[in-house]
Amino acid sequence: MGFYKTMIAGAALALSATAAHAASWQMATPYPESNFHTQNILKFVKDIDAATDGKLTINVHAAGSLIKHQEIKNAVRSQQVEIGEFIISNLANENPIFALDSVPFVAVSYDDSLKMYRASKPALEEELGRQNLKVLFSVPWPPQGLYTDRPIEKIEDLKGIKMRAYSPQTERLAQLAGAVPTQVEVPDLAQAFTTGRVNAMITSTSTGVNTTAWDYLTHFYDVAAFLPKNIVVVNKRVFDGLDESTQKAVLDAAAAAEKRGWEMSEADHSAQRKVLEENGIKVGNGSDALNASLKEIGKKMADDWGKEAGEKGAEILKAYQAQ
Ligand code: PCA
Repeated sequence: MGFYKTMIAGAALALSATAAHAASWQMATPYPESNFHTQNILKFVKDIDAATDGKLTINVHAAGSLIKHQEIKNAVRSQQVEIGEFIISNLANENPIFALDSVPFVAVSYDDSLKMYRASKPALEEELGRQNLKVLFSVPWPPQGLYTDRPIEKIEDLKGIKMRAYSPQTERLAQLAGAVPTQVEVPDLAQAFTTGRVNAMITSTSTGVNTTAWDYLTHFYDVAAFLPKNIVVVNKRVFDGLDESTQKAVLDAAAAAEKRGWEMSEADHSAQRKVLEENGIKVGNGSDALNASLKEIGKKMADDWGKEAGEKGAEILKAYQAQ
């Protein structure tokens, strides 16, 4: 081989070596770009880009634009996308561990939610690990409250109301409150309200603002029933295929994202509560009668969860209470 040919071959080899190590992942998330979860994810992606000198880039497809929320977990499993985010309670019918953070009134503060997360993390990792998914981080939504298009004084006022649900627990809660639940994902909320398919919902101040709740609804009762968590998972085989320093960059960025996300969630709750008020939503904590009835529903759901989750569930609750 002549000198120039060797040079060219050498350069091509160097190029392909870089190409082999550079990776580009697709990431599917269900919520809009304006949401704090997505903003946190965009920062996570930026941190990885910086730490790896662009060797690992992640393209975020928000608002269910690439994969619909219900499909995201399986899309990561089957490596249709490398990484994705979903709400844990979406999987509640698979295993009770996925329902725990959405049992009303078990953990209603950020402190208690963090304790619950710590107690349940090994089981979450184990169950998702079985499905070829590696947990990167998990961040809670602000406390879940009740939005309606009319004043609600007592639980009976919810009778027959069409209530939007996003998980088996929110569906059950609506049923036990005498309402009629309908499953609607966030990107479809505006249409569901406009067409009258629903006239109430249980969600956070964040999602209320992201979906301009004041266009359809009049009241927000900040009953703080539970703090459901999102989780970000990566396909295990894809992660294992990264070199050690890239793996470390991902894990470091994930740890930072988890810490930042919990802080963002809490700050978002109070900021967005004000935005709801500024836009004319009547914000309050709900009457004593309403709260008492909701707590009764929570008690029933907690009992049901305990039965379903059996010994393993009892152990997790014990670990939660012991902190
Ligand atoms: N927003 C998401 C999940 C919980 C929340 O606060 C939703 O409404 O679907």
